[in-house]
Amino acid sequence: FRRLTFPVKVGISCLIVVFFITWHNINIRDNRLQQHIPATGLVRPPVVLLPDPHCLPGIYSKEELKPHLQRPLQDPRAPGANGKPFVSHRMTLKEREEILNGFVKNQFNQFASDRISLHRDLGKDTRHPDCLEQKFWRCPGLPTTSVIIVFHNEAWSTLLRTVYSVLHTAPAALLTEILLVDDASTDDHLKARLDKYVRQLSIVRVLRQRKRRGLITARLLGAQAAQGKVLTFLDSHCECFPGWLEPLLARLVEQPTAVVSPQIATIGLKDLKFNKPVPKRKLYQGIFKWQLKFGWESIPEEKKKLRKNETYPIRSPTFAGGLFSVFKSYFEHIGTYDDQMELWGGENLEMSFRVWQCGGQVEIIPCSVVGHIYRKSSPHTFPNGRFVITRNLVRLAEVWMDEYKRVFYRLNKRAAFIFKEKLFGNVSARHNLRERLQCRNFSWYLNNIYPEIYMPDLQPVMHGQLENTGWMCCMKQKGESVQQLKCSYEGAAQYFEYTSQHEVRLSPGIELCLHATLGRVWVSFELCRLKGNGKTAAPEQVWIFTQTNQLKNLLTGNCLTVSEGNVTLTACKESPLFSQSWVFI
Ligand code: UD2
Ligand code: MN
Repeated sequence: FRRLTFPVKVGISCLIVVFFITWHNINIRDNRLQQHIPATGLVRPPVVLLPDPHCLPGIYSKEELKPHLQRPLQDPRAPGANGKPFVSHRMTLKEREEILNGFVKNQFNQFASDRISLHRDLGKDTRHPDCLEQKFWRCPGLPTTSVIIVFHNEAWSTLLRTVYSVLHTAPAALLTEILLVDDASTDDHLKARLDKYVRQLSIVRVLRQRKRRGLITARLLGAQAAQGKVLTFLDSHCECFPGWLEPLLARLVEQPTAVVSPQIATIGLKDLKFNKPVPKRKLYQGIFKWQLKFGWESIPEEKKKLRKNETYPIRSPTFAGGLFSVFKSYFEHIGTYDDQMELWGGENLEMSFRVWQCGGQVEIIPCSVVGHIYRKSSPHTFPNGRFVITRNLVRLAEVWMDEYKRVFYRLNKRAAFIFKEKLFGNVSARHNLRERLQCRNFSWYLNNIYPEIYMPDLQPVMHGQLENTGWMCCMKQKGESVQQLKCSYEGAAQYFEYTSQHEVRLSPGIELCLHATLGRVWVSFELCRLKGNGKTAAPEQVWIFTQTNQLKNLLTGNCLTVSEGNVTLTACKESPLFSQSWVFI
């Protein structure tokens, strides 16, 4: 080395230093990746994250993650300060009228919202200690994001509070812009003032969808215009809890094929109280019911065990759909949204099934907390409402659910009609997408991603109303008990399926089975004991349909009988079978 000339020595030394820095960075990344749950399923990452050669090793400092806008000082006694509920004083008649109008317009208390600061603080960071200790590495670094908020006639105060809460919490270095996409609001105030108002906020822009087409196409408009690497969608009545953005972006860096949602905290629709995270709360995953309704369910024990600490993601079968982050390039790769879906509804399940079936993952990141005002019903007008929403659901069932779509059609007469009459539009582009991405089938999704699901019979042996041929009356579920009544169709309470496992199930969305108890004459409805694929039913819920049309219970050996106006369980008679003879009609 001594014999080399000075410039060569400097060159070699530089090379060694560069080598060590690169090695160090790769090591950090590898260690972090190893800590995480391995991804199951097909992973074809379309996003290649090239490590930034200029990034410094180590973790981001507080200064580097400084929010875009500093929150003005708060008066802790101000209405709703620190996320506290709005307390109303004695109201004048006029104020009462204002409250009522606010509810009619928004289905939440606009009166309260209008009196709470647009900049309100949410107080102390109450997340789990693991979240507070989480570090974010400079290499390969967190990506930038565009925040996209679609709205239709949103109240000024909730919309602007959503915008400010992003500006007050998202690190300036990571926040490219906020795009407000107006889905053809008719509210004059919004139309006249919003553009001008947000101009002072420099990184906020308003885009407009001329005709009301709904949140799905509005989000697509925003996604197309977005300049950030990551798209972050929010509803127009949200508030972000401190530190919400970094955990979402950090997870995307680790797993670029993930679609990540924050933990959604509720903001009270009457008093706008922000329900802060509590460290020891129950964890939930997003699920779906066979009527294609979204829901929450506490996560199964085995899944809990896979998470070593609170910073780990929760792999979720579905997501609520309003609040999430995804790489823009992955969003495009995986087929954005079905742009033929209209207005509202269904796009969240469509995206959940698609992402899982086509090799990605849907996750909830508990360290990221965003509040949302959940309301009981929608304040928006829906021209041809129910039809449009059901049509969206039929589109997703047709594309992603294979033979399982029939379960949905059995439960939803309108959907069955839309399917039969082919009123759901053309889905060939979506079928092509499924083909192109070589996505897995729905049965794989159920078995691997949501094995806890209540599994209905794909083709029940018999279904319909259960009629006692002797008394010409039909069985009906009433709460936990069983009634009999004339055979006039009364919807779900009178629709039964006789499964291949010999259960008499109420419509599969309700998950109740006809149940016998030893020593009791009364039959009841209880949760079906059979869950998951390939398991057998419990004898108290097994009913053998005999050749003489009796329904004989396996546990008690007794038969379903109509006696004195009730449905009971009595000893099986050989003949006559008058009160023990049943048929599905
Ligand atoms: C839930 C989701 C929402 C979406 C929807 C099903 C959460 C928190 N929210 O909505 O993101 O997945 O279920 O489609 O997960 N909007 C329009 N045009 C319309 C109707 C609504 O722009 O025609 C906007 C609306 O202003 C709001 C967003 O879309 O910002 C969601 O609508 P919502 O808040 O009325 O319904 P929500 O929260 O039940
Ligand atoms: Mn909402």
